[in-house]
Amino acid sequence: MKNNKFALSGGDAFFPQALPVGQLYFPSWDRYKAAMRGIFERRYYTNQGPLVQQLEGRLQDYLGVKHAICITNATIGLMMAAEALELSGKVIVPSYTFIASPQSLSWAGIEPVFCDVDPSTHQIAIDKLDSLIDPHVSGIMGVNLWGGACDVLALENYAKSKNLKLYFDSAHAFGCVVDEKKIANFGSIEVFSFHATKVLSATEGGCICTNDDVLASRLRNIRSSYGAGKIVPVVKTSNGRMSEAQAAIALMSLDDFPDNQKNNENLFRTYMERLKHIPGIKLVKPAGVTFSNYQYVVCEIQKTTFGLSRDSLVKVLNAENVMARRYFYPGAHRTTGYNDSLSLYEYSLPVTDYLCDACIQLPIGAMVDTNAVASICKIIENSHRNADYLQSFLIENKK
Ligand code: T4K
Repeated sequence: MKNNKFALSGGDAFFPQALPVGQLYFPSWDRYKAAMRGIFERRYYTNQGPLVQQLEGRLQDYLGVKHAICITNATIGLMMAAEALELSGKVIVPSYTFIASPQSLSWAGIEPVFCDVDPSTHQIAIDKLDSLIDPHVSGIMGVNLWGGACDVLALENYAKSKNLKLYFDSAHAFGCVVDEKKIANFGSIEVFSFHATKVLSATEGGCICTNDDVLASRLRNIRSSYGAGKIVPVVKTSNGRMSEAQAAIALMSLDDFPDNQKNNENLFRTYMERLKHIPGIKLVKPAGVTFSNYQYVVCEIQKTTFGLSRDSLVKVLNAENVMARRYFYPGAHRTTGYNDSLSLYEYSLPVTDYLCDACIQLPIGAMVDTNAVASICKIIENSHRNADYLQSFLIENKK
């Protein structure tokens, strides 16, 4: 969008380089080199090396949790959690999440039972749980979304009253605080992602947190014999180890977390300020936390008021090199793996279906600054003002 011409209709893209949606933390080359030199000097790449051990200690201190067990990514962490918790039959999980949440259950031979989410917070709808419970349900997986949290305390009480196991996919929630307690300390287990797009990055990676010694021993033995600590019998083992190179990046990312969090918060507030006057776009604020990592910017597009659908706005922004995307899309219950049970959920997850059609994720993190955010908001405002023109352009050109 240069000289008032949208890139979609032949103008030049506003941004010369693509602005991605994730955190994408890169330490300085000198720091990276020094960390890698240490690994070369020690001649030790992986298998619970000194950097992984250091990272586990620092995470435990930072999160105030008894056990932080580093892993190669959160997907395998969720699979390990299902095994360690000895879940069986069915587990309730929101459908409005990344596909790894329910897929980790499928890998463990457990049927996911999809729950709807709360329309204002996007977190699991606790008032819908009763209708999903049957004698085969053995647990609940809460998903802490968007740098916010489910109502974790209410979920703990609920799970206790129904004698169900409770654990959390906290891939989005590193550093977030509920009632002066860091996320990591709720339910039996919490799993974080340290993927490159997350606020704490190991490039790929994650950690599993628990305050339960027995579960921690089981998890360490499931992860691998390296770092297993006390040997306890487990039926399934895996390779969920984190490498030294992953841990080296994560340690630098942890050092820089306060700065990155502040930067994200500042960018988020800029979005809030600049988007609040534009009709039909609602920025979702992190729910249920007193401190957020602000690692995601997610907005609902109300098509009739904004003038364009979410999908059309994604096309307009992508042409300007703003790599906004649909998030999450489709709902997990509409993905190939769960086709067989779609009839159960076709009409029972109205909020999830609405959000999958309405939500857009916008860039935040290390690759954007406040000027870029202000320009993205300007493009969105211009898209609203020129919605009729853009819509007919998209139709005529079958885009
Ligand atoms: N639970 C939840 C709720 C999750 O959101 C996730 C993962 C998980 C569990 C599982 O965690 P992990 O097993 O991944 O640890 C991304 C991430 O791979 C994934 O971590 C994340 N959530 C998911 C929602 O998004 P992709 O495949 O859609 O990312 P991608 O490649 O499209 O990257 C996003 C943008 O960043 C693109 O514009 C490209 C750009 N990019 C990406 C990378 C990796 C770069 O410019 N450089 C890079 O190095 O999944």
